[in-house]
Amino acid sequence: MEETGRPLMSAGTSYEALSVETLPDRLKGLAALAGKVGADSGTWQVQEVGDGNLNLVFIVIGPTGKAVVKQALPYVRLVGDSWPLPLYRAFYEYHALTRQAARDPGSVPEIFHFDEAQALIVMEYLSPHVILRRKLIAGEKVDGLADFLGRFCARTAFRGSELSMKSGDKKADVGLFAGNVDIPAITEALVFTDPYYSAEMNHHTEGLAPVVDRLQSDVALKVKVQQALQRFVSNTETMVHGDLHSGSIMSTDRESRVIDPEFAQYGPMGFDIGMLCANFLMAYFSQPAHRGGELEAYQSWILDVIEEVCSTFETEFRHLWATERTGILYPASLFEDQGHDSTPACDAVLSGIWHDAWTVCGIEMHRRCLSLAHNADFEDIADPAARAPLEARNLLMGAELIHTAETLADARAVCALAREFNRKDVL
Ligand code: SR1
Ligand code: MG
Repeated sequence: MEETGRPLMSAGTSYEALSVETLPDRLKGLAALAGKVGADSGTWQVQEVGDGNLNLVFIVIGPTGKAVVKQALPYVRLVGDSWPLPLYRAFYEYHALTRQAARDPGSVPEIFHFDEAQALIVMEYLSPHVILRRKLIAGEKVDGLADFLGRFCARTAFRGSELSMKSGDKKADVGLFAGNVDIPAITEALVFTDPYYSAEMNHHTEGLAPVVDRLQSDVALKVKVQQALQRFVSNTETMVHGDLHSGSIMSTDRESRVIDPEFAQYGPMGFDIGMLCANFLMAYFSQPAHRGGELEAYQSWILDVIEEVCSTFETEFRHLWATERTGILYPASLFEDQGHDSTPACDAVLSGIWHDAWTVCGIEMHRRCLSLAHNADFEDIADPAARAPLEARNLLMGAELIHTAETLADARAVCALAREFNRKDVL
């Protein structure tokens, strides 16, 4: 380890990116992989299926099973080797997955092997799961989705904080994840900063310029976004997934898992649920270009999911507050043991979480249309003339959320706002 606590990925290690051709020979000695797919690497079929912005993802199919091999590249895949990116992100992804598995059992893929030098994780192949974003674009519903996601966000938020953890353990973990510098820096720039000025990598759909100008000249908005960034970089409340969008969730029609936590860091408890809700709202606003007759019903289902994710989060968080409050924060010795109800304290903590969540939600709605790494919900709309008005609704609702985050009643109010913006002809 370096002094920073960051894992050492230095000269002397022999990192080499895998390819479909080299994988069987290079990984044939790996018992964890051979145990899953079969020992004879000559029979393995390998496909590279990575469609994200950063990594290689291989599916290895053998006579006895399938497994996923995920390997970090030393640069941003989306951009190329002109943007180097440390391999150590695989180390944080591995540690984040183990913590998420402990804090919400069954919520993430099982890990079979981690190789730090090769920045490589061998993990469970999820089948017949597909990326949730693709299902939302295709108009498919997922049973139990909101319950699963609301519980995941509440459990990881609560159990990764000093509400639950021993203070020393929490500080040690904050120290460990503090080494993940370059990956959160992407979020600090692409999510919180670039959308609000003409950053080099920004691009937006033709026709959106009046809306973009309006957002970028709104000083009060920029102040609120910078305040949110300040909380994101300096508030280490819990270990956040850090990139919890619908491309980081895989679902069947009744079962879901969260994947891809390489952006994990200790940050505000409202961050993940805010980003998640933004991605459902973008799915909602993009639907008119993807659906025919079932448009209204499907859009309503998406809003129901948002409301239920948030109500499940609240219920689960309050349940954990009542049953697992074992950390230094709001101890029973100060409340229940004195005959004092701690509900007002829980209300206050939740109120802070929702303030952060709705602000992050608005910011994520902005960045996916304005800076690098747009999302397929809008990008798959081939005709810019059809895309721009839908993105404009999304952008203006994002601004409204950021401005009103502190006073928004609840997710129902947010969904009412979405219905209102969905009727607006903004352009
Ligand atoms: C350069 S990375 C761009 C985006 O891809 C990741 O999935 C994160 O969302 C990041 O912001
Ligand atoms: Mg990702």
